[in-house]
Amino acid sequence: MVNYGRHLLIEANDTLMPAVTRGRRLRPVCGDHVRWLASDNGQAVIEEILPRHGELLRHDPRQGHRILAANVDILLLVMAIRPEPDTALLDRYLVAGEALGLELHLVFNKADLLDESQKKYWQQVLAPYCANGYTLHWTAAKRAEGLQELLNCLSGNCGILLGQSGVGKSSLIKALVPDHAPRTQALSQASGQGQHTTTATRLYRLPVENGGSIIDSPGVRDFRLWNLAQAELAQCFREFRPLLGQCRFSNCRHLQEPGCAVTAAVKEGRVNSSRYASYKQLAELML
Ligand SMILES: Nc1nc2c(ncn2[C@@H]2O[C@H](COP(=O)(O)OP(=O)(O)OP(=O)(O)O)[C@@H](O)[C@H]2O)c(=O)[nH]1
Ligand SMILES: [Mg+2]
Ligand SMILES: [Zn+2]
Repeated sequence: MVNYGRHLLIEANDTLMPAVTRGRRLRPVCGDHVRWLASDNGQAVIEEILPRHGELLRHDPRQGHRILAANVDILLLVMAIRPEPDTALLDRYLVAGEALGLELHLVFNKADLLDESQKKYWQQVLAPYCANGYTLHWTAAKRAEGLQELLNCLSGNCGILLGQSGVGKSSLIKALVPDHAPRTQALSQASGQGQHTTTATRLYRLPVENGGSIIDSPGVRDFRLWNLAQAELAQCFREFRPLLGQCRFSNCRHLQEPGCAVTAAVKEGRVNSSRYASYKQLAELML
């Protein structure tokens, strides 16, 4: 299932077909597998959405929770020197990914714009993430650099690119998907938009072993959490895990409680303070 704005597209036998749903209650999203029938006018009629193995939710101020994509295996969290990386947003993406049990990768794009001292600086900022086991990829979509690494991790998987507007998600797709360029041109001409800001979520097939696909999504400033209990939130911060259970109180929220193993680790520099600040911000939202 390939979702293009309000119009639906499905992929069947390597071709894309416009589609409609049978009935208004069916709400297919990008990444869905569907059962469909051909209609007389060449459109596919979606009859059924097959069971999903995961849903990625996004908070929409008008519509509440909206499903952004289904059946995703890997989140690729994209950042770049411009717009300036927002580690609080990165932490919210990571928490969402951890809660869903997804594989998580960090992508620092526009590496061509970094001088040596800037690269060192960002390596330092992101070191706690690497120490937590998140893979960090340096890419330059414009120069087609660092792409093989991304293709390797996407082999046999479905990945989604998430990150602020302008970090280069669509440019990465363009560089990763060989026959992509003509299609974008056609689409942007049709929509008549001056800017190429992505407004729809769309899946592309990748030229990798075992098959693989990647989803481009519109840039988001926020990525809310849903239905996550406080105890689960702490679990979503990987570096907290060995500390949980060592606090004086078994129901410790790791905020102001005495004898807290997490805040002690922050004071001693064993847990990064910016990561803890993200935890605190999210935990306080849940109170
Ligand atoms: N120098 C440099 N510029 C890049 C690179 N990748 C993307 N850009 C530029 O960054 C701008 C934004 O790129 P997009 O790919 O549209 O960004 P996006 O993340 O898809 O943005 P939204 O669709 O709004 O979420 C464009 O002007 C690109 O040419 C890169 O590797 N190096
Ligand atoms: Mg885009
Ligand atoms: Zn605690």
